[in-house]
Amino acid sequence: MKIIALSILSISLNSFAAQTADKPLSTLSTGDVKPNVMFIIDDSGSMAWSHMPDDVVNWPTPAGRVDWRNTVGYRSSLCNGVYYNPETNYLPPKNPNGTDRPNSSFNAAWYDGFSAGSTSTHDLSKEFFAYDRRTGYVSPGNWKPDVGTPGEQGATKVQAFYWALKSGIAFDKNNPGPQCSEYPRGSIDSNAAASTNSWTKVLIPDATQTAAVQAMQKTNFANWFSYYRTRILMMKSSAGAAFNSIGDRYRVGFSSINNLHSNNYTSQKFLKIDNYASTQKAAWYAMLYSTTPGGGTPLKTALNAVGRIYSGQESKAGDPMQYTCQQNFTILTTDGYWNAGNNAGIGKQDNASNIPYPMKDDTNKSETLADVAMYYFKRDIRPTMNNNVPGIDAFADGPKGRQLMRTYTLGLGMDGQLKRSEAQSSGRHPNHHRRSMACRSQWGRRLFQRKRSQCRGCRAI
Ligand SMILES: [Ca+2]
Ligand SMILES: [Ca+2]
Repeated sequence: MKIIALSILSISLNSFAAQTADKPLSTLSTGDVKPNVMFIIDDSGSMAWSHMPDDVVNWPTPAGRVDWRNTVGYRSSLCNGVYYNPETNYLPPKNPNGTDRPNSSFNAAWYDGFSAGSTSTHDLSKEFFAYDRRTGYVSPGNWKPDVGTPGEQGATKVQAFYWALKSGIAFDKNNPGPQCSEYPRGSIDSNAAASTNSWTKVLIPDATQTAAVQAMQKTNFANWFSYYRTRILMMKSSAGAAFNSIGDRYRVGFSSINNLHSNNYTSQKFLKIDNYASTQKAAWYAMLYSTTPGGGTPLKTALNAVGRIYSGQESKAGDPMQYTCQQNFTILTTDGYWNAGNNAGIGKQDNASNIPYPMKDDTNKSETLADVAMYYFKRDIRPTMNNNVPGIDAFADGPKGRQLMRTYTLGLGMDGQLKRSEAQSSGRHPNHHRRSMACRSQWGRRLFQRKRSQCRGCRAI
């Protein structure tokens, strides 16, 4: 996740740099037009979970599916994308001024490394747990094993550990179910050494290593526990790192999907886009690091709200556009598909014959997230402003140089329909990859999994 976040922001910032470099140098000193960037965080309830994707647990319940909370699966990063990965160096998060937050302590690791004033800590030499009531998608009828007291979050507490594949055993990533469903004799959570057909349990610290290595292992595990153990912790740490190196050459704002959905533009819940100098940066980090998961996933209405803000149609949120040639970007983060807020009123926006693949929606579904993004991309969102935005070509019915919103998305744990791995593994023709991606890019059909003859419509691409 961290790598993805950093790389996507890097792409965005590189494009900013390329655009500003096109302008005459004489205008850069005082009249530089800064790009607007609105960051939207997914603050839905599932962001509190310590597993990814959702299928790691038995929800929703497919027939015959094993709940990996009771097996090795929840406790290995190969099966659970959020779990501790010994190959990852878990850096402490950034402060807005560029300094690092303190490392977490193995013997007193914060339950939530971002919770100001929290005294809730755990001695990971004996009080570690893979998940608890809050992080394991636990509802009253779904909780297992429920062996602790509510004050201890209901989890079995043991020495820190992870499961590693035995030497010579390969992980079948295309069919992870059998291996991730393995479990040892006795309890999955115990301090005893244990193994299964594929896996060996590795304790932290590893007593066979030198003292120096053990110290590094403990710090790395403690940092993961306090700063990366759940989806929201991981998002805070990675977004905080990605937005640390940019400064007041940009104008940056902060919002969350549920507050945008509710039109909650109070100063505690919404940060207007402004120069990303020290004051704005401090406010941005304070809001990011204090985000609390809860509620649904109204992605479409959230993105629509930011589109309306850029269009000058949300008076309570202010108007971030200062110049007719200003560029507008939105970075939307999410851990899943929308499940609320299906009333954006956008309709069908991405089926016209002059919209190319992969943006074109052959199924012509109405009011998808892509329709919302396309609505604010293809049209002139400020009809009263002259169309002089540099680098904006005519597109669909939109004129060259029009004001628009560009949308970037950061998805946690979603496969979607554009799986590069599947597209690459299924053919030999040198152009097969491009063709198959084009087939799959016809939203909603999953043509790639059907007969190739059904894909003839995009053979010519
Ligand atoms: Ca559509
Ligand atoms: Ca215009």
